[in-house]
Amino acid sequence: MTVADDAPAAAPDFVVVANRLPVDLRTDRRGRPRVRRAPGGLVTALEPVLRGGSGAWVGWPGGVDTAPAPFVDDRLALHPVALSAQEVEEYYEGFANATLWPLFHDLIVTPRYDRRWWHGYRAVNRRFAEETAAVAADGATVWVQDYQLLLVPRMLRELRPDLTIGFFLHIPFPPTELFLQLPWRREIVEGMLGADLIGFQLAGGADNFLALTRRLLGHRTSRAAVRADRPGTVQVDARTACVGAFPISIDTAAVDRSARSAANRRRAAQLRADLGRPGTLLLGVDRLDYTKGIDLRLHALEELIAEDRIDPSRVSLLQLATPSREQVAAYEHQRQVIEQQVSRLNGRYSTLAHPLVHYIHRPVDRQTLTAMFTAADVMLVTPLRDGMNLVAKEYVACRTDLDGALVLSEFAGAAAELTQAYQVNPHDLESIKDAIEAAMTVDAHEARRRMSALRRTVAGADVHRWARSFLGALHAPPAAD
Ligand code: ADQ
Repeated sequence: MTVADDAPAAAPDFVVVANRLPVDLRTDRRGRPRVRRAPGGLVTALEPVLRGGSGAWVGWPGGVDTAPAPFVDDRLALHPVALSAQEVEEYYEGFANATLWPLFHDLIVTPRYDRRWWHGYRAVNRRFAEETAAVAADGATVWVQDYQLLLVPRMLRELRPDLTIGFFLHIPFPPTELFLQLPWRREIVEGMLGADLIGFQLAGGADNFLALTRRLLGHRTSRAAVRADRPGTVQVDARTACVGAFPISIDTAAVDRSARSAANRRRAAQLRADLGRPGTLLLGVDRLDYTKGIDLRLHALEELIAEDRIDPSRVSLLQLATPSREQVAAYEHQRQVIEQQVSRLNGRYSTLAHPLVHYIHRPVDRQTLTAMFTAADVMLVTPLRDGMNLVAKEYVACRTDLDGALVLSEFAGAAAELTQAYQVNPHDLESIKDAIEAAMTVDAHEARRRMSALRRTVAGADVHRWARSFLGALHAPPAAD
């Protein structure tokens, strides 16, 4: 569609606010801006709510200095927030991805505390809040997403006290001792507390947040630890904010359906043939991020081969690493590390007929990804820290024949639910090596037993349930302690 071809009708009674709009912005051959809906997990989850009444989405369309006017696409009103080059640098690459991201992922790299970035972050959060305040209907529900927008709930409440405001953090929330490093810690926590419900992936993150509000702000909180079915509360002046755990998931039925299709079966078989029919196909699918532990699994593979526990002529590793945050220095460094490891492994062990590691540094489409999940014998998910990790759940949802094995880091949120995976401590290389070896040599009966259990878990808790349970809790009155 072309931009701005019809204006939003009634003011929306449900508004999602996220760093990115669910669109790709492109220019056509005549230089006119074009948008294409880019459905991700969040859009799919919220589709029924967004379409049920009148829905809107506020977010950055990507790019610099260019944002189309608000427009309606398939009954969803999209409200672009434009960012200048300087704002992208300070708010997005700087404060969000070089301060908050490493701080919230347990300091895997050292966060940088830069006042200029902080000012940029605050200014952009204000712009998001103002845009949202301008579009939401009287008494609307607003759902703010993730670490890029931690200040928005409070800013929005000050502008529009009539709104019901939810906030969900997709990444881990760190323990108090780490969080307290942040020079702007009070503003950040007060910003989040502007929401009526603050949601985390795991109960541990919710408990960290409650402990922090007590220690830093002296707020009264519920005493009991948060459980999935029992949110905690924080007393913020006369208001009670709820704090809960809502583990995100995938559209399990849709993934299962596309994995079962005959076309996908053909693609998966073709993929194995193209790879030279390896005895075992290992797979890694990640954004190229230092939290994901891509380097750790390559290291584990190298040692397993050196110790003669894996025969390199019978194994292939297919590693996708989508380019991500390439302007941030730590990402460039991680890329160099990984690419050196891949070259070393291939230099040492590949033959002309059989490359050991297939490394793809670009995004691939959903169809291809589904075929890869279907074709792989062992899925490697080894992050040092991850809020949830949807790749682990997508792999399980694709194993409709109950085969395949999942190696999963204990430090991924998904490990709390996917207890039948081969779980590893990613800080312990021997544990990764042992798990890969066990997953490669498991007998068919045991593999099916584990995969059946994993599939029951992923089938029972999909992304629709996640959205329903968050929005249900947002509209439920806080329970007494
Ligand atoms: P991410 O850190 O991006 O998400 P993840 O949950 O694994 O991590 O989601 C990545 C998504 O991108 C998956 O749907 C995956 O299939 C897709 N993807 C990855 N590599 C790809 C490639 N090369 N080509 C195409 N698609 C690719 C953040 C948090 C997570 C949390 C999610 C959702 O860091 O912990 O699970 O949000 O809350």
